[in-house]
Amino acid sequence: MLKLWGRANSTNVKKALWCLEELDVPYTRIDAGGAFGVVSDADYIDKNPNQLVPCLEDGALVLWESNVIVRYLAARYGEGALWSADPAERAEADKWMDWVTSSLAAPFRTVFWNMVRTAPEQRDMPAVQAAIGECARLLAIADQTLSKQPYLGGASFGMGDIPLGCFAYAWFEMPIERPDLPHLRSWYERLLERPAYQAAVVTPLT
Ligand SMILES: N[C@@H](CCC(=O)N[C@@H](CS)C(=O)NCC(=O)O)C(=O)O
Repeated sequence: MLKLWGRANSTNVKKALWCLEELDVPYTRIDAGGAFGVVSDADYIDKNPNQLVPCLEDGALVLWESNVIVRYLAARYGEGALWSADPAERAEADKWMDWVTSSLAAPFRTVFWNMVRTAPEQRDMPAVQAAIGECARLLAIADQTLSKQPYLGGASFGMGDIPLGCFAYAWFEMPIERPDLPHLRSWYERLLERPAYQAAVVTPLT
């Protein structure tokens, strides 16, 4: 059976979990990271020398990097569902997946760590305000795409929606002022209707 290592409140773990739930593949999840420790145990370091979560085991295959795990699961178990056989369609999904990691993740982390993981009196609010502005600028790009199509990869839900979908939950849940991005909001509301999203992503942030 597939084994997923990682605490359920990690945004990166949620990507893999959501994918597993969408695909209805049997798996077990083992708590690791944060207060659970485990990531610095020698056995875990053998699997993931980065000492980070998530980490996926599928038989002899051991994978880390959440987007890679999503791509692998989609390719292995999700052809026609999360994975498109058409290289151009797949590239559209890949584009959004990489964009989340390379552009959105850094400013998002500043907002998330301060607003979710830090006591109010210790928050760096000027940094939070600047990072919210940068997130808003970036999310407006997704909003513009979603004004023309229902999902990031095109007409149907796919792996391209998974990374941003995980960030979107935290974005809409955090106690912050958000700009009005109506297409992003409607896409998020469509995601909320998915049982797999509810099971894997709509869970406590802390
Ligand atoms: N680029 C990596 C980043 C993984 C990462 O930063 N994971 C965080 C949780 S979101 C982590 O393991 N933090 C240390 C811990 O939880 O102990 C990925 O996408 O998988």
